[in-house]
Amino acid sequence: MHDKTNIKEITMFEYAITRKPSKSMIDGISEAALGLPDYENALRQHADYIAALKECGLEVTELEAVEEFPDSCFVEDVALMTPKCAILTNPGAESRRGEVAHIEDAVRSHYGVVEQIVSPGYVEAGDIMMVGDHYYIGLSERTNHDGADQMIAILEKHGMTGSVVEMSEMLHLKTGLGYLEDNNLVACGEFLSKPEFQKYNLIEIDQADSYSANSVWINGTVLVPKGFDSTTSAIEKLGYNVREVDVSEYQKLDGGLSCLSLRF
Ligand code: CIR
Repeated sequence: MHDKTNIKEITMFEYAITRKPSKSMIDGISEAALGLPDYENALRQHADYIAALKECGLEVTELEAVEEFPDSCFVEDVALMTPKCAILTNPGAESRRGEVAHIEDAVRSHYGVVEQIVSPGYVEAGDIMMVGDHYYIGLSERTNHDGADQMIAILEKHGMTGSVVEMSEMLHLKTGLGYLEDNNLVACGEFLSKPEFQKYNLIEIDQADSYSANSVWINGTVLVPKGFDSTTSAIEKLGYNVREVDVSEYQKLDGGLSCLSLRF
């Protein structure tokens, strides 16, 4: 059971949950205009993503595909896993709301305390970035004020804190931000000038490479999407071990590296 009593400054992850992409993924929500994903290649990339999680020391629960929900491989959006409790979300995208029921058993198998965001509050956890015991919550088209307020109340009930981040340019908060621990924050676009992020060591990502701002720290290694050499070298220069992962088929659906797993 995942119920750590001491929140450390750096949370080491032990587990991940992923979901195999469905053949219906070609019907997933997308504004990327990069064409339809190739399912066979998406499966190969998913297998390599899982291999990368395992290389970082995680025990991975691999859930079966759910054809009814084209975006269901993007499990990050349907739950927030904290060291104290798990919170099932209520996605702002109506077509994704039913994904929550499909993740619930896997979440409950790891957590004794499971909370839930309810309508008219909406949250997709791609909008939530953890920094120690504080959680930044982006107010996007998928996460509204009511949902963020519910989330903050739940976090505070369990001894953590949350704050909202106004945003207007990106799908999710973590579309343009990735916290790498040790005060290092990868950021691009509108997030570079936000007052609340100025206390971090900002690693600026050019607009052309914005997809790689969604890089993921796991136990000292940073997963970076393949094909963004300047991001890889900037992160390596900070002393991290980098593992590149090709997720180009998911980029076609606006999905980044972090969206493909819950890590806790
Ligand atoms: C969606 O639009 O909901 C999916 N096609 C992509 C979700 C990406 N998730 C994330 O950034 N956390």
